Amino acid sequence: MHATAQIHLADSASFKATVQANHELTASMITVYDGETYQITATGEWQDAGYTPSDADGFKGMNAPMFFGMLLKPLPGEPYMKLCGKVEGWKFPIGNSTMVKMKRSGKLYLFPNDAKGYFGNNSGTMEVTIQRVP
Ligand SMILES: [Ca+2]
Repeated sequence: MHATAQIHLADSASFKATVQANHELTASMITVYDGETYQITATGEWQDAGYTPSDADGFKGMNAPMFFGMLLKPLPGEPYMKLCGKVEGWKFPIGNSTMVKMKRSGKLYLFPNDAKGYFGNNSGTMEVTIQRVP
């Protein structure tokens, strides 16, 4: 496997990662540990296919294809295109801003909550700031 430099943030330190809407999973470069708290905020706009663009809170509303694809989303109960995070199989919603206490140790990945296999028609990016909360 290709080795990448991982970063563990000191208290109050922050790091910016860019998440592409058409990537199923983006490595943030940050390693987190179980029990640590992070403030994660996102700015930007992205879009699923020809639907209305949204911020990191995701797409409001639902049409028929979206309804039938719901269970293909990594987090089926969260809106389409909501920014989410993943650490060692544990997935959590982020949206525009959230404070999260990590429940796993490992590499932090970021992704838009879209149906598996349907990321290719997404466009746009989010600038995500990850800050460790003491
Ligand atoms: Ca899509």
